[in-house]
Amino acid sequence: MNPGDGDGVSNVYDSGYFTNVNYTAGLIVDDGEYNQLYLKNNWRILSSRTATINSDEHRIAFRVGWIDTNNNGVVDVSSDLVDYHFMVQNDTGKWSEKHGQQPSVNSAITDPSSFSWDLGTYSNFYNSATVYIAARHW
Ligand SMILES: [Ca+2]
Repeated sequence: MNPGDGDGVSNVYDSGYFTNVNYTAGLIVDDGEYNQLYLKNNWRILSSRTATINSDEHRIAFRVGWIDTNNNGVVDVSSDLVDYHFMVQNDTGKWSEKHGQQPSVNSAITDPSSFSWDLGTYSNFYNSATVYIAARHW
């Protein structure tokens, strides 16, 4: 599952998917409309990391990253280095992240906006703005 897959149609090749974090965050909010077995609809973009949430919401943080590997000035999903990444706020108020299939790491992050969002050896690869989202759940 990638952001935007909720409706069964991939958006990975959309313009801006890996370069316009607000665009892709909007797709995540839309994803909250699907799979009502596990999720409640009406996900929303938060104004800040500390914006108030309700008891049925969790804060998640989201960024995108792109390295123009083939140096042609445009995003080539199949040949450039592109990815997105999430953090989730734990019940302690701290944040944690998880890379792909690996276990959760860095489980005591205070402020995702000032944290280095690394991908392997690429320091702060996910270098977009940080968008905070309230994810609603049962
Ligand atoms: Ca390229």
